Amino acid sequence: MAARVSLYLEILGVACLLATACAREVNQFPEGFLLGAATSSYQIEGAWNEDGKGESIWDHMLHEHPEYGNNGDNGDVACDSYHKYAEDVQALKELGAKVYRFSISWPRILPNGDLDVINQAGIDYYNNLINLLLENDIQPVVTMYHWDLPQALQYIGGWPNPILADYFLEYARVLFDNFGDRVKWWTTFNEPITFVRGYSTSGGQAPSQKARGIGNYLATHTVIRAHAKVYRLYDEQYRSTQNGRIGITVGTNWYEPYNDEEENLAAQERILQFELGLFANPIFVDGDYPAVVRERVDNNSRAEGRPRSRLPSFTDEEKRMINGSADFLAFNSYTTMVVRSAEFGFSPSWGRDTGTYRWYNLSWPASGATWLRVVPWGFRKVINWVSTRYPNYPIFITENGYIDSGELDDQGRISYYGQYMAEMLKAINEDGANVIGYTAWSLLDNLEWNSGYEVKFGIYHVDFNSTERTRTPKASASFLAGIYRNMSVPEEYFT
Ligand code: PNW
Repeated sequence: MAARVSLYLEILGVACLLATACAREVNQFPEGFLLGAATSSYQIEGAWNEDGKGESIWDHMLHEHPEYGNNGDNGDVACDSYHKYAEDVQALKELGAKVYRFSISWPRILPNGDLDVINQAGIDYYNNLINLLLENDIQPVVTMYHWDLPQALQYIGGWPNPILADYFLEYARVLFDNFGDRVKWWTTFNEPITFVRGYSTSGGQAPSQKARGIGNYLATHTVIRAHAKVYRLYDEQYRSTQNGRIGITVGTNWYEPYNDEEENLAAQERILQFELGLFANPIFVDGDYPAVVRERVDNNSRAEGRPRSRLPSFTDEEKRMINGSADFLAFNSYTTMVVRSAEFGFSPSWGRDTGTYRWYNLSWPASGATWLRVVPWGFRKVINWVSTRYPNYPIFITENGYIDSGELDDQGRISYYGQYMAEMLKAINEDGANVIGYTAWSLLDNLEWNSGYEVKFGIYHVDFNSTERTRTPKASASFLAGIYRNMSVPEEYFT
């Protein structure tokens, strides 16, 4: 095997004269690479109405509509991390994590969404967590918004209302003022392509508002403006004293074309632009939506007899504000699907606008869920797509992980992480992708949104039948701890 690894180096011969990547073997992480694990507030904290926390759209939806969840599961208690965060930090320490990616619950800080009430108990909670992380040499990577909007802001329409960008800006200022002295890694939003669906479909994402093909684009438009405003605020008022970095977490599957016919290759490009480029192109390329997205939504809107496009337009001033509004690109990816060209789906809808039909190749290895096929080579391809489309930005992989039914000896998860991290390392060391960090999803078994507690992503088991919510490391936790300690992935995953 060692021979195999040095062969890679020889093949790279010429490039090695130029690239520092070649100073290490393909299975080694670059020096300073940030390895860790990820969670989000609603999925782990519980304490949904304690110490002054306001209601979020997920609290509201799963209380009003338990049928949108699984077996009535909701985040009322979850992993009880609001009380047990010290155990989470202990788990991270055992893991040898250098970073912990978690999110701040907006309604725990601002119960009504605005500056009317600033909840000191919520600020104390995150201060305690951040301080304990730093005492253990773990750097916080903080998501400002992982889907738990204050319900009070949903009453005024939520993200489709453009004023939300200003409410988000005011919330961000509270975060910088209270935590920015110690938090050096910020991302504004987690996977907006997923949460804007809350304005196009019912029964899934909160707030379950079915304005299909309309609400999702209005929400998209506000979210991009909100992100850019927060970036500019940081630049103008905080960067010089706080010296942090700020980005946005975007996500996509990889899409493999059904065959290499021209129309299916074009469909592959379209779906990636609709799923990832919708957010990434304005921020990381030129301040505006991808041309193919603009053209298709405009054309469909016209064909539907509408007086305006369902996708709003940015002003020139907004484009300037949005263009380049990030220090790094945070990226989530789990799996690969197949895509072909088709006019498919409800009219109007995002799906129809994409002009694609997408499916799971059931011959690819399964995890504990149909949607999550184990396709490690797709991970390398999607990392390379991101790194060539948005070449000026370091990439931080903020989510990647595997579903099973909760066994402690989780060999399927070990195999997934081994293979996916090996493909990521090939992208870094052989293809030259500038990936700077990786946080595994997830530190803990937690509330998998509409799928409840049945779906398990954790490298730590959580006993949801016990009020203690006891954390127990799975086999994958010690597997990752070995990788994190050695800063390398075992060579057997490179065969
Ligand atoms: C992410 N897809 O969502 C979220 O950020 C996490 O909160 C969540 O628990 C995790 O992935 C696992 O599902 C996803 O369409 C949404 O492939 C959509 C997809 C993947 C992940």
